[in-house]
Amino acid sequence: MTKTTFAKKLKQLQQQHVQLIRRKNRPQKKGNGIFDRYENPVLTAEHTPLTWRYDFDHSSNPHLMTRLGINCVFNVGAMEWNGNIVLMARVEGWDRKSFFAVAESKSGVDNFQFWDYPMRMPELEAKETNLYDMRLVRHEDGWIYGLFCAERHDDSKPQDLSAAIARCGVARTKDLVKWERLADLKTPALHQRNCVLHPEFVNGKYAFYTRPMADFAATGSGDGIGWGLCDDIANAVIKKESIIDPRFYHSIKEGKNGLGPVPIKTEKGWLHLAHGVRNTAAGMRYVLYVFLCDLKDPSKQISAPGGYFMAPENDERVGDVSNVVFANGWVARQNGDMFIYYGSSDTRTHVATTTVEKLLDYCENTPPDAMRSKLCVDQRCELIRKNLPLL
Ligand code: M1P
Repeated sequence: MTKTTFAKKLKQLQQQHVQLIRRKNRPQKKGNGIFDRYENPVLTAEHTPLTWRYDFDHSSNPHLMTRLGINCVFNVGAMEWNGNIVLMARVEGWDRKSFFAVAESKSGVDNFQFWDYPMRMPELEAKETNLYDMRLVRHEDGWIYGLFCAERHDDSKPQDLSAAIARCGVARTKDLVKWERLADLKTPALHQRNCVLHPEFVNGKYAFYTRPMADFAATGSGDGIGWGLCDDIANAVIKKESIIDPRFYHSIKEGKNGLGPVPIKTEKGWLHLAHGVRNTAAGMRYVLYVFLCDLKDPSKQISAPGGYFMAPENDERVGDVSNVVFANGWVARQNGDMFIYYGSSDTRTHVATTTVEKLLDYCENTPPDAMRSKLCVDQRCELIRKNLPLL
């Protein structure tokens, strides 16, 4: 490619990129009354800066090839940042390694722009192969914590190249740029993924939501979402975990479940978003569900609407790991507006909007899972009985 063509093509790429970043996003017309989905994903592989993917130097990249490709951008942590919303994205390269990067937007629904450089998380040891799914937590101790999965090969099974160990990595920062890596969380379980730090002290201690599992990913190898307290965040050890949100048979979380973002404090309780997984003939299906916990005792559930809150729809259903919605980031603005960020099929990131008021109504007035077909029909007939005279 001549230098002139190179310059022209590069300019085209840059223009297309700017167009994508500046694209307006609108709520989809058909809603469900609980939340609004949006027309476009907020982050995709194409949203990552061109400087991360191309070599702009004609002498070393005469064909203007992608040098370090990005495969997908999904499962983002989220928080408010100087009035804007920042997402801590899981960015995966063509080499299958995930890393973290911050993207920022004023509106929270469009125009997300990545900061110039991805985040450089200090390594605890060279064996750590893959980092992903960060929960951002603004703790009352004054730090911003990032909890994430730090995955490595399970060296006790040298013949099995897929054997892995999932640990909960812990790091903290004040500016989202410089991170202090703390010791990984230690719990009685071998595997920990989907851990979240509660934003307040509980009985003077740091409180963690955990997901103890005996296997790296297999359904049925854990009992549900756990809870435990610890004294020292720099060397967090949980000696005793109790299960606060168990799996149960023939439900949306029969196979496994895991907490999503940091809970939101409301006047009625701690609001939670989590994912539930069930096995199907076509593989695992990941959906999201919501529940509320007691303000004084955050380990106590006070309401749990039945069924899923969100399941993959339309284009969301297809991707690297199809039939998945997964969320580890949401933001509640001071005025009660809520932005829920969710990954679809381990490929891209979307937003859904609602309000704290609507979610509390959803929690308080949606019947719980009745557990049996007969009782589910009773529930529905009760609704119909109430509605018919109103027609
Ligand atoms: O592939 C679906 C999800 O699988 C894992 O979630 P869990 O630990 O609950 O099975 C994670 O790797 C998550 O990132 C991924 O979206």
